[in-house]
Amino acid sequence: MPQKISLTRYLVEQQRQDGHIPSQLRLLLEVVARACKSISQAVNKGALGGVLGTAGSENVQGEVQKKLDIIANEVLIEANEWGGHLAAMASEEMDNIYVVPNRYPQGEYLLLFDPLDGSSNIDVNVSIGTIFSVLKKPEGCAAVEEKDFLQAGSKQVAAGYCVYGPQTTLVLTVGDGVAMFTLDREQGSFVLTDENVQIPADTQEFAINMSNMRHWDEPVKRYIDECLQGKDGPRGKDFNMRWIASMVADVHRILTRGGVFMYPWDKREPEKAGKLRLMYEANPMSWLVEQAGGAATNGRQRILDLQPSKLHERVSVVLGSRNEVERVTDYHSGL
Ligand code: AHM
Ligand code: MG
Repeated sequence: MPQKISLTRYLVEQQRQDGHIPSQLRLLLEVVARACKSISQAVNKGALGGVLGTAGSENVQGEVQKKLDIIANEVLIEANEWGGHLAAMASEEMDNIYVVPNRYPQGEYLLLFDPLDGSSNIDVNVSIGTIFSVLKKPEGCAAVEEKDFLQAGSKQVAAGYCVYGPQTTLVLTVGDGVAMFTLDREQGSFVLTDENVQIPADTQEFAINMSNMRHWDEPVKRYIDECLQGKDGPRGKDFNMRWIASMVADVHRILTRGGVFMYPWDKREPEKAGKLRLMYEANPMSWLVEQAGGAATNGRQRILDLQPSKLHERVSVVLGSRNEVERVTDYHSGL
């Protein structure tokens, strides 16, 4: 029987090969994985653990916070603040950055996360997840400020997510392809279950919230309209649609069997570039998708090339199977 490879062993071996994971980064990833295990436990308890429902507060984006949004945020902060691997953290659920307190040693890395993505699914027992992105603290930076986080996605040194669904699966890249680890609850450890994940370049499956169709821009309407015409239309094939309302679960499906995911700008709030956040949702997911041979744009530019101007910046997102993402991007250029 083939030997099981734990996340710890995978990271140690990655560190040995070319030394491309420094030890602080390895520790950081292990700590994030441990925090995801705790979050998974809380998610699994559901009503029995009293974790469902709203917390009665709002985050900086004006969204109502669920109890699990806050629990997951606290778990990630508490797990990561004392190990000496981090200088500061930023989260969808915190207005400002969280600098590691003076009583702990400061490390070289910055961690960003959406502690519980797809919050509207929590109470209805549908897949949700945690998304994370790791950056290096800029050279010569003594006291970390928000501006030190404002680095393009191409500067990420690690990115991943953990999906809490029928299985709990951690998906990771350190810039050397994408690996997937399934939580073995009996052993309490993540076990490598897929490596060198590849997204097929073509697909017949799209994910978008169709109820917003009347608010979209012309290029997005054109793309979806052509898909809907199926084999009688210009695409000459039938398409299938999926929308889980949890980016983690939608991206997980795309990494597993291909597809295209879109949350485009729309006319409901024209001053916002989109719904999803650049730094802790779009950037880590875009890097994972690119590392698996897919593509990610905001309809015009590669997401990983965008220079963020603020921590909670929003962005329009088109990602997944390369040929479909290129088609949507071409439609935005008027091709
Ligand atoms: P959240 O981080 O507050 O959960 O919001 C992000 C989520 C994404 O996971 C998902 O793709 C999208 O919002 C769903 O939005 P909608 O409810 O408009 O379909
Ligand atoms: Mg989110």
